[in-house]
Amino acid sequence: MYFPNIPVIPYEGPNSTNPLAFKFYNPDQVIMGKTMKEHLPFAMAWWHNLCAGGTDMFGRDTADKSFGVEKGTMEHAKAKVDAGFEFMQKLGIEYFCWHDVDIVPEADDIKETNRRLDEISDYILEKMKETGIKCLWGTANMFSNPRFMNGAGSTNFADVYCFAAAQVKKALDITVKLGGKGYVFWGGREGYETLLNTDVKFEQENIANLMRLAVNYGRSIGFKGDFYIEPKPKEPMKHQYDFDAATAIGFLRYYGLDKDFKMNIEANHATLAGHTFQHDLRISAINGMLGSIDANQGDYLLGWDTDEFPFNVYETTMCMYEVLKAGGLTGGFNFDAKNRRPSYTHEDMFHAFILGMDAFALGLIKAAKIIEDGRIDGFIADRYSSYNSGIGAKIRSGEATLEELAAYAEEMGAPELPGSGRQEYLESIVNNVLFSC
Ligand code: XUL
Ligand code: CO
Repeated sequence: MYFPNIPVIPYEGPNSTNPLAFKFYNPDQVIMGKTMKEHLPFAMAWWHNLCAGGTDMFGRDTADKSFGVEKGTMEHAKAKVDAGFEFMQKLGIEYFCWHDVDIVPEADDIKETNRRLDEISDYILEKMKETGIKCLWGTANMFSNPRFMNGAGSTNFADVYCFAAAQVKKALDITVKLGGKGYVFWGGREGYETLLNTDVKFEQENIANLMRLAVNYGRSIGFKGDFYIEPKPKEPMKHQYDFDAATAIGFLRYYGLDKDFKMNIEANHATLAGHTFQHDLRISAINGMLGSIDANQGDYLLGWDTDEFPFNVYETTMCMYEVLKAGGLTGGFNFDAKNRRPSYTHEDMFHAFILGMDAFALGLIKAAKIIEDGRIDGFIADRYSSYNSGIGAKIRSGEATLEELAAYAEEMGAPELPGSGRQEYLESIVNNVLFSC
């Protein structure tokens, strides 16, 4: 046992003060016809939870993630599997997500790295069978190694492109072996620092080509899940090509990849792009591309990706409002989040997940209430009601000509004002729903 002092985390309800209990996440509670567990397929991010020790630009690890053995060894890779499954079981988390280099130490020779990936995935598969825990998605880390300083699909150097292709191929093999529901492309360094040295069109064509090759190969080995783009506007690059959902969706459509790809929307990435989390979820949903979510939150006072555990119930509520309206996710809620550096104990890892799972459970409960309450949906329907009949209906049907609309306007004279947006009233409804029992 890696976490001997931590019990299986029970649900104790909102009045509990037990730090190791859920206050809102009650897996079997039914909300709008489905259990919380069905609404909220939570996943553990291997990299943050089992690998990251809190190193930042100014200091080394504070948290011990050695799990009792020497780091960088296959023994350590296996200890992480054991610790990770114990962790997920204690929290009732059903899924995990991984990069190739999270699950094994990368060797100098890719053939050896791949052999290690085969060995560890056999071991993970055994644990999956024992516990019923599943793989949500896999991905290849094509941004940490210095060879990827100019990107992977977007690199200027064809040999690096081939290396990236080899990593994608192997990560797809392992995703299929583990029965993963999805495969993610986060374009870590797919972007540029300066246009003075960059051929944007050339780079974007190459990225699309790498994605097309991945789709063709994935389908040929029986991968039936979704490919995802995880948009992010910047960091580590000054400008990243997958800036936000709208940009990534336009890219996928232009290159004919939209049938195989959906979005994996990360809260902190959306806010870095100058949007709300809800905005990027809505843009994905109306395009039929809301696939999965990287569940975290950023700090509005900082301009970078802080990957905090979600705590802001307004944001989780509006997220769950979008998810409920979209009929759920094909993917899940992956906590791409890390403890703050001074929260360095193993117990803190549990507190973080309890916080995040409770914040989403509360968001789900409140979002369902907003929908059931009906005042907001009713207001929106009414706001557009001038399109239900007469000239409005003709506009919506696409039958009206520009001449006809102009003639209508001339006859009418000046239109009345379009009606109050009632923003403050609507915001008070949200507070009313959030803070009444
Ligand atoms: C980085 C990020 C990644 C992706 C997977 O900002 O979010 O961890 O989720 O590569
Ligand atoms: Co992410």
